Amino acid sequence: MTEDIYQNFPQGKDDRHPKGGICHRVITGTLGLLCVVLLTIVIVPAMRLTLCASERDLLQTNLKILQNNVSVWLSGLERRLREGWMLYNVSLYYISTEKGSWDEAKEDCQKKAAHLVIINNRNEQEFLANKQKEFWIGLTDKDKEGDWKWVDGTVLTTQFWDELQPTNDGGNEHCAETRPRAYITNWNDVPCSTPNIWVCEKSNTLANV
Ligand SMILES: [Ca+2]
Ligand SMILES: [Ca+2]
Ligand SMILES: [Ca+2]
Repeated sequence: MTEDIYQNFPQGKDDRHPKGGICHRVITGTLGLLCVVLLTIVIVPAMRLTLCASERDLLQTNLKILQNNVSVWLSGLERRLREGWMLYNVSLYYISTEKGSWDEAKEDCQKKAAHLVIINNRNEQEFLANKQKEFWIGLTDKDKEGDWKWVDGTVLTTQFWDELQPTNDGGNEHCAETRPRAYITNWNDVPCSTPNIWVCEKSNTLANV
């Protein structure tokens, strides 16, 4: 006779391994915990690595663009310096070798993708005054007597007129030039048709070199 060892247990479909048993819950809980651990130590770092890789690629692309721009800018700057342009602060300057009227000077600068020099501050004035030359600057009162404006249309604020200037002699002095002086205030107004050399200016940027 075989003894039914389960005879004292309640009879059911599978009463030896009840669904809600402790074992089942422990296994399920452990598996859940393992999933969380796996997610934490494997998947999240992997996602971070993917993000880092894409950020690294973007940085490398931007770095290449930057290196290329610097290279283009440097070669352009070298070419301008060979052509006779001078670099000072944020601008390039070109002193013409020929003479012409103020309008001819303005036109020549435009052909060079530049403009007749606009003197924005004392440092720039000192730099130009040290050249000790008589040349056109981009300042005129042609449109309205006494209303001096730069070639870009901005109103004159910081001024470096020579003593007693501007005089508007003969009612015909509407363009400004520099004079060779030992001091910084060296501007003078003269007739715009006066033959003079001139100074062109352009920004020392990638777009301009
Ligand atoms: Ca300037
Ligand atoms: Ca005038
Ligand atoms: Ca004058």
